[in-house]
Amino acid sequence: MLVSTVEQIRQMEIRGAGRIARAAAGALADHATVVQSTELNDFVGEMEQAANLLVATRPTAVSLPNAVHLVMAGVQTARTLEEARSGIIASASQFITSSEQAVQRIASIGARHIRDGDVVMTHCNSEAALACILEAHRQGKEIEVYATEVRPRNQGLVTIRTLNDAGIRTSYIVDSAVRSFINEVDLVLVGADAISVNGAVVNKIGTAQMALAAHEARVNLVVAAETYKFAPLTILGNLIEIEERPAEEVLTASIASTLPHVRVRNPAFDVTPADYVDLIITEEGAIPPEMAYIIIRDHLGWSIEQFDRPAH
Ligand code: RUB
Repeated sequence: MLVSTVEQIRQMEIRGAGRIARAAAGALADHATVVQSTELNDFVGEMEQAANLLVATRPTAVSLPNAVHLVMAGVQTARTLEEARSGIIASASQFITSSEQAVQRIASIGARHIRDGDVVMTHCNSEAALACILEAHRQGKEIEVYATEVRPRNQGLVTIRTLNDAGIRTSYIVDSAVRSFINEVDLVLVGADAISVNGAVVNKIGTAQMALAAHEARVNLVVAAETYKFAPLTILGNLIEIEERPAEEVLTASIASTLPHVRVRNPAFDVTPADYVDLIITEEGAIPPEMAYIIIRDHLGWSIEQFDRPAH
């Protein structure tokens, strides 16, 4: 299960920041049950190796290290192997449940920001953003969605299937048509892979361009993101790494081989500055991007002071 989850995340069979985080938590719990060690230290070493393998699968979605950190939190202080094992299993299951509840809570808060008759534009395939749209529709609001194609991996296909299955009127557009349609839209609603302490939102490549178009057209941009999408280490000045994926996702190897002077750049995510973000819907409430530090400090439990204290 560990190896297959690692491979599925790497190959993007499991994708989307929330799903990746829950899959990693589940894989750690599963690994804890099958590890053969008889010594606590060996067990902890094995689990740390597994945690590192999972975290290395995709570098941008901070939900992944955040989930792994939460699941592994008790392992260093466990007194026995059984305590360590059961601690990991319990925290993984707690993380998965609270993550699912967070998405539900975001749906009910986010749905309040979608009015009857609204046209919503979304990008990529975000469980949290879609949950808000589905909840607004469930409440009987007449809504319409513009969904982008999302080159090169076409996550938009997953989005339009979900919207279609729910019976929501949807227009499917190529990524470059965003500005052409932005004036027909009341609200842009997207998810996040990571949110920095300055409120900048990292999400699927193309989000920043959509945010620019929305800003110019005075259309609000709302981000739906669980609190574990906030990146604690950005309080130390760490930057969020933007994953760059293989060239073959954009240009087949046979075409590329005929173009020796051309290189493909394929970043999977981009950064939308806080100035272009009107609101972030978390399970703790709807907040302005400027409140990111409060989430990191009060909800995730990290503060700059803990790094400033002199070592004893
Ligand atoms: C997915 C993506 C999604 C966020 C949020 O990128 O950018 O918008 O992960 O999704 P990829 P969710 O397809 O490369 O993983 O709300 O489901 O966590």
